[in-house]
Amino acid sequence: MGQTFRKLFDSIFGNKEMRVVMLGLDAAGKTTILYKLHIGEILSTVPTIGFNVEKVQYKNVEFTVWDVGGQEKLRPLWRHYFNNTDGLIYVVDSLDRERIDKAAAEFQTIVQDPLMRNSAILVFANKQDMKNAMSPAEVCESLGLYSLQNRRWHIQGTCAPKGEGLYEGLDWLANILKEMQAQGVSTSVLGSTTGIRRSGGN
Ligand SMILES: Nc1nc2c(ncn2[C@@H]2O[C@H](COP(=O)(O)OP(=O)(O)OP(=O)(O)O)[C@@H](O)[C@H]2O)c(=O)[nH]1
Ligand SMILES: [Mg+2]
Repeated sequence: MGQTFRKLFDSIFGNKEMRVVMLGLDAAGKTTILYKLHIGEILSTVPTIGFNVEKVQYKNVEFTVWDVGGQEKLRPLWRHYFNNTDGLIYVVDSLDRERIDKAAAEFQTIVQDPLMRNSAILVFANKQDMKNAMSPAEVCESLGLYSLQNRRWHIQGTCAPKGEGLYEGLDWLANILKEMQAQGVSTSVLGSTTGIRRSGGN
Protein backbone atom coordinates (compact mmCIF):
# COMPACT_ATOMS: atom_id res chain seq x y z
CA MET A 1 0.00 0.00 0.00
CA GLY A 2 1.40 3.45 -0.91
CA GLN A 3 2.19 5.78 1.98
CA THR A 4 -0.56 8.30 1.16
CA PHE A 5 -3.20 5.66 0.61
CA ARG A 6 -2.10 3.90 3.78
CA LYS A 7 -2.53 7.13 5.77
CA LEU A 8 -6.02 7.67 4.30
CA PHE A 9 -6.95 4.04 5.00
CA ASP A 10 -5.69 4.33 8.57
CA SER A 11 -7.56 7.57 9.20
CA ILE A 12 -10.81 6.03 7.94
CA PHE A 13 -10.46 2.80 9.89
CA GLY A 14 -8.82 4.33 12.95
CA ASN A 15 -5.58 2.33 12.67
CA LYS A 16 -2.69 3.76 14.62
CA GLU A 17 0.95 3.05 15.17
CA MET A 18 2.76 3.19 18.46
CA ARG A 19 6.47 2.93 19.03
CA VAL A 20 7.25 1.25 22.33
CA VAL A 21 10.57 0.60 24.02
CA MET A 22 10.70 -2.23 26.55
CA LEU A 23 13.37 -1.93 29.22
CA GLY A 24 14.16 -3.45 32.60
CA LEU A 25 17.00 -5.23 34.37
CA ASP A 26 18.41 -8.44 32.92
CA ALA A 27 16.22 -11.52 33.38
CA ALA A 28 13.10 -9.43 34.12
CA GLY A 29 11.27 -11.24 31.30
CA LYS A 30 11.30 -8.73 28.41
CA THR A 31 12.14 -11.13 25.59
CA THR A 32 9.69 -13.70 26.95
CA ILE A 33 6.99 -10.99 26.85
CA LEU A 34 7.90 -9.86 23.33
CA TYR A 35 7.66 -13.32 21.83
CA LYS A 36 4.57 -14.26 23.79
CA LEU A 37 2.90 -11.17 22.29
CA HIS A 38 4.36 -11.65 18.82
CA ILE A 39 3.85 -15.34 18.16
CA GLY A 40 1.86 -16.42 21.21
CA GLU A 41 4.38 -19.05 22.21
CA ILE A 42 6.78 -19.52 25.07
CA LEU A 43 10.30 -19.55 23.78
CA SER A 44 13.34 -20.40 25.82
CA THR A 45 15.35 -17.21 25.88
CA VAL A 46 18.99 -16.34 26.19
CA PRO A 47 20.12 -12.97 27.59
CA THR A 48 19.66 -10.33 24.92
CA ILE A 49 22.85 -8.70 23.66
CA GLY A 50 21.59 -5.75 21.67
CA PHE A 51 17.86 -5.73 20.92
CA ASN A 52 14.91 -7.54 19.37
CA VAL A 53 12.18 -5.68 17.56
CA GLU A 54 8.78 -7.02 16.51
CA LYS A 55 5.44 -5.63 15.42
CA VAL A 56 2.39 -6.56 17.47
CA GLN A 57 -1.08 -5.74 16.13
CA TYR A 58 -3.77 -5.25 18.75
CA LYS A 59 -7.04 -3.29 18.71
CA ASN A 60 -6.31 -1.25 15.58
CA VAL A 61 -2.91 -0.30 16.91
CA GLU A 62 0.32 -1.55 15.43
CA PHE A 63 2.84 -1.61 18.25
CA THR A 64 6.49 -1.66 17.23
CA VAL A 65 8.13 -3.07 20.32
CA TRP A 66 11.87 -2.70 20.90
CA ASP A 67 13.15 -5.15 23.51
CA VAL A 68 16.58 -4.03 24.67
CA GLY A 69 19.06 -6.15 26.65
CA GLY A 70 19.11 -5.27 30.34
CA GLN A 71 22.55 -6.40 31.52
CA GLU A 72 24.47 -3.74 33.42
CA LYS A 73 27.03 -3.19 30.68
CA LEU A 74 24.22 -2.68 28.13
CA ARG A 75 22.18 -0.15 30.14
CA PRO A 76 24.17 2.91 28.97
CA LEU A 77 22.86 2.04 25.48
CA TRP A 78 19.19 2.30 26.52
CA ARG A 79 19.03 6.03 25.86
CA HIS A 80 19.72 5.43 22.17
CA TYR A 81 16.21 3.97 21.97
CA PHE A 82 14.44 6.92 23.60
CA ASN A 83 13.89 9.07 20.53
CA ASN A 84 10.36 9.12 19.07
CA THR A 85 9.08 6.76 21.72
CA ASP A 86 5.35 6.92 22.44
CA GLY A 87 5.42 4.39 25.22
CA LEU A 88 7.78 2.78 27.71
CA ILE A 89 7.16 -0.74 28.98
CA TYR A 90 9.27 -1.22 32.08
CA VAL A 91 9.50 -4.84 33.15
CA VAL A 92 10.28 -5.73 36.75
CA ASP A 93 11.13 -9.17 38.11
CA SER A 94 8.77 -9.07 41.09
CA LEU A 95 10.68 -11.90 42.73
CA ASP A 96 13.97 -10.02 42.73
CA ARG A 97 13.68 -8.09 46.00
CA GLU A 98 17.47 -7.74 46.19
CA ARG A 99 17.60 -5.65 43.04
CA ILE A 100 14.36 -3.71 43.32
CA ASP A 101 16.29 -0.58 44.36
CA LYS A 102 18.50 -0.96 41.30
CA ALA A 103 15.41 -1.46 39.13
CA ALA A 104 13.92 1.70 40.65
CA ALA A 105 17.06 3.78 40.08
CA GLU A 106 17.25 2.73 36.42
CA PHE A 107 13.53 3.41 36.02
CA GLN A 108 13.87 6.95 37.40
CA THR A 109 16.82 7.65 35.09
CA ILE A 110 14.70 6.64 32.09
CA VAL A 111 11.55 8.53 32.97
CA GLN A 112 13.42 11.71 33.92
CA ASP A 113 15.22 11.80 30.58
CA PRO A 114 13.94 14.76 28.51
CA LEU A 115 13.41 12.50 25.49
CA MET A 116 10.99 10.36 27.51
CA ARG A 117 9.02 13.28 28.93
CA ASN A 118 5.90 12.59 26.87
CA SER A 119 5.98 8.80 26.87
CA ALA A 120 3.21 6.81 28.48
CA ILE A 121 4.63 4.48 31.13
CA LEU A 122 3.42 0.90 31.46
CA VAL A 123 5.07 -1.15 34.21
CA PHE A 124 4.80 -4.92 34.11
CA ALA A 125 5.27 -6.38 37.59
CA ASN A 126 6.27 -9.73 36.09
CA LYS A 127 6.64 -13.23 37.55
CA GLN A 128 3.43 -12.97 39.57
CA ASP A 129 3.22 -16.78 39.38
CA MET A 130 6.04 -17.05 41.92
CA LYS A 131 5.06 -17.49 45.55
CA ASN A 132 7.25 -14.78 47.05
CA ALA A 133 6.73 -12.22 44.31
CA MET A 134 6.15 -8.60 45.30
CA SER A 135 2.60 -7.51 44.51
CA PRO A 136 2.03 -4.86 41.81
CA ALA A 137 1.28 -2.39 44.63
CA GLU A 138 4.66 -3.12 46.26
CA VAL A 139 6.47 -2.72 42.95
CA CYS A 140 4.55 0.50 42.37
CA GLU A 141 5.69 1.87 45.72
CA SER A 142 9.32 0.78 45.20
CA LEU A 143 9.59 2.40 41.78
CA GLY A 144 8.18 5.69 43.07
CA LEU A 145 5.30 5.73 40.59
CA TYR A 146 3.01 7.65 42.92
CA SER A 147 5.38 10.58 43.05
CA LEU A 148 5.71 10.94 39.28
CA GLN A 149 4.43 14.37 38.32
CA ASN A 150 2.33 14.96 35.22
CA ARG A 151 2.84 11.51 33.76
CA ARG A 152 0.52 8.87 32.43
CA TRP A 153 1.35 5.53 33.99
CA HIS A 154 -0.16 2.16 34.68
CA ILE A 155 1.15 -0.89 36.51
CA GLN A 156 0.01 -4.37 35.62
CA GLY A 157 0.81 -7.69 37.27
CA THR A 158 1.92 -10.25 34.67
CA CYS A 159 3.05 -13.80 34.19
CA ALA A 160 4.82 -13.70 30.83
CA PRO A 161 4.99 -17.42 29.97
CA LYS A 162 1.23 -17.78 30.53
CA GLY A 163 0.53 -14.45 28.83
CA GLU A 164 -1.39 -13.24 31.89
CA GLY A 165 -1.78 -9.49 32.11
CA LEU A 166 0.04 -8.72 28.86
CA TYR A 167 -2.98 -7.75 26.75
CA GLU A 168 -4.51 -5.80 29.63
CA GLY A 169 -1.34 -3.71 29.54
CA LEU A 170 -1.51 -3.26 25.76
CA ASP A 171 -5.15 -2.29 26.14
CA TRP A 172 -4.16 0.56 28.42
CA LEU A 173 -1.40 1.63 26.01
CA ALA A 174 -3.77 1.56 23.03
CA ASN A 175 -6.33 3.68 24.87
CA ILE A 176 -3.77 6.16 26.10
CA LEU A 177 -2.35 6.53 22.60
CA LYS A 178 -5.78 7.36 21.22
CA GLU A 179 -6.34 9.85 24.05
CA MET A 180 -2.96 11.49 23.55
CA GLN A 181 -3.53 11.82 19.84
CA ALA A 182 -7.02 13.20 20.29
CA GLN A 183 -6.09 15.78 22.93
CA GLY A 184 -2.46 16.48 22.30
CA VAL A 185 -0.25 15.31 25.16
CA SER A 186 -2.09 15.96 28.38
CA THR A 187 -0.41 17.19 31.52
CA SER A 188 -2.85 15.54 33.88
CA VAL A 189 -1.63 12.81 36.19
CA LEU A 190 -3.11 9.44 35.49
CA GLY A 191 -2.14 6.48 37.59
CA SER A 192 -3.71 3.10 38.03
CA THR A 193 -2.86 -0.30 39.41
CA THR A 194 -4.12 -3.66 38.27
CA GLY A 195 -3.14 -7.03 39.64
CA ILE A 196 -3.69 -10.47 38.26
CA ARG A 197 -5.01 -13.32 40.29
CA ARG A 198 -2.17 -15.35 41.68
CA SER A 199 -2.16 -18.82 40.29
CA GLY A 200 -0.31 -20.48 43.15
CA GLY A 201 3.39 -20.75 43.69
CA ASN A 202 6.08 -22.72 41.92
N1 LIG B 1 8.34 -17.87 36.66
C1 LIG B 1 8.45 -16.95 35.70
N2 LIG B 1 9.56 -16.90 34.95
C2 LIG B 1 9.60 -15.97 33.97
C3 LIG B 1 8.55 -15.05 33.74
N3 LIG B 1 8.90 -14.24 32.72
C4 LIG B 1 10.13 -14.63 32.33
N4 LIG B 1 10.56 -15.67 33.07
C5 LIG B 1 11.86 -16.36 32.97
O1 LIG B 1 12.89 -15.43 33.31
C6 LIG B 1 14.08 -15.70 32.58
C7 LIG B 1 14.57 -14.45 31.88
O2 LIG B 1 13.65 -14.08 30.87
P1 LIG B 1 14.05 -13.17 29.60
O3 LIG B 1 12.78 -12.91 28.87
O4 LIG B 1 15.17 -13.77 28.85
O5 LIG B 1 14.58 -11.86 30.35
P2 LIG B 1 15.07 -10.47 29.69
O6 LIG B 1 14.42 -9.40 30.47
O7 LIG B 1 14.84 -10.48 28.23
O8 LIG B 1 16.64 -10.47 30.02
P3 LIG B 1 17.84 -9.71 29.23
O9 LIG B 1 17.72 -10.06 27.79
O10 LIG B 1 19.13 -10.22 29.84
O11 LIG B 1 17.68 -8.24 29.48
C8 LIG B 1 13.73 -16.84 31.62
O12 LIG B 1 14.18 -18.05 32.20
C9 LIG B 1 12.21 -16.81 31.56
O13 LIG B 1 11.64 -18.07 31.28
C10 LIG B 1 7.38 -15.13 34.58
O14 LIG B 1 6.40 -14.39 34.48
N5 LIG B 1 7.39 -16.10 35.53
MG1 LIG C 1 16.09 -10.38 26.61
